[in-house]
Amino acid sequence: MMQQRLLPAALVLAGIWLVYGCSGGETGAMGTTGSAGTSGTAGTTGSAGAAGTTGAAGRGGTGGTTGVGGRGGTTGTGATTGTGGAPATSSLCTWPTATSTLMLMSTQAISGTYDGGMRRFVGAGPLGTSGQAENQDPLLKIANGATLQNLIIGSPAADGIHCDGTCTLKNVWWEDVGEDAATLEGTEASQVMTIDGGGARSASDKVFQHNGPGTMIIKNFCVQDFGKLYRSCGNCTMQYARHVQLQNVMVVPSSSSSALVGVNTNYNDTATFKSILVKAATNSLTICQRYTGNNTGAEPPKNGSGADGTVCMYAASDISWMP
Ligand code: ADA
Ligand code: CA
Ligand code: CA
Repeated sequence: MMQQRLLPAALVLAGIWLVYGCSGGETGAMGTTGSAGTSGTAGTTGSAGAAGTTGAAGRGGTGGTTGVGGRGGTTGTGATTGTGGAPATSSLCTWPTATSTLMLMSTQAISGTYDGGMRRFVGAGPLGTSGQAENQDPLLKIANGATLQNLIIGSPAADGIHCDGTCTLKNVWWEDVGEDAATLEGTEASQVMTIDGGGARSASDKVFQHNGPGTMIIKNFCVQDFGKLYRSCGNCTMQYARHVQLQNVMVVPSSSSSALVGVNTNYNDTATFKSILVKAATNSLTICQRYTGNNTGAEPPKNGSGADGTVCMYAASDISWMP
């Protein structure tokens, strides 16, 4: 039996939070920190060991799970692999447990810093949509300069999260991606959307969609069962040079995964990859798919894939395969 009530004033960030506590869940108390062991930020990636030196270990999140170890040195000639840090590992895919579930009836605006206390947010009413319709609204709309952290997006997730510009999504987990998980709308080439820690799974199509200009950084992240982790919009009315940087990402593809990243060559996109671990047979997933983008809405054609030194930038050693 679902009990309907407005949240206490402490939860009102901007505008009215139209939320319902789901049965057996929400207590109404505003968590300032996550539950023990769930809300630590992922450790920063250790620097790669040069010539066999030890990679520095990642730093653990405060009060949370141990940080992800840094990538050990692997490229030195005649040297041994660094022992201080581990490469990206499946421990990045340790999914958190929600403290409670909240249902959002309308898009909520986030500015400043909002800590979700590892609550699960799901859409309801007009936001209670899943599937691939392109006209769905996001659950959360993040203002330029804002940070969202320690939160789970459950299902239905509608169009997930939209960032209006520079934003940080820290330790955010999408349990069942809706049309997509998060989109950088943005207005300026200098804007950066940083996804640090967390993970996303069950994305029929894209996880992160980049529609505005600027840069998306995806680090210390887990992606499982997806179409693409990232796509620079192939056919938006406004096209820009877009940039994506992946670092320390655990990738678990499914048979319907089409590529890790999709970028447009004709708008001077760039994609860089460091410490990527793919749980699949060697070269069984396209790492970087290149397209000729357009601004007409047409389906963009593919024009090549793999590292090319200008658009898709990585060395073979940046990608590890774990069959
Ligand atoms: C753009 C793009 C669509 C869709 C959409 C989205 O509008 O042209 O194909 O990907 O972005 O999901 O954000
Ligand atoms: Ca889409
Ligand atoms: Ca979308």
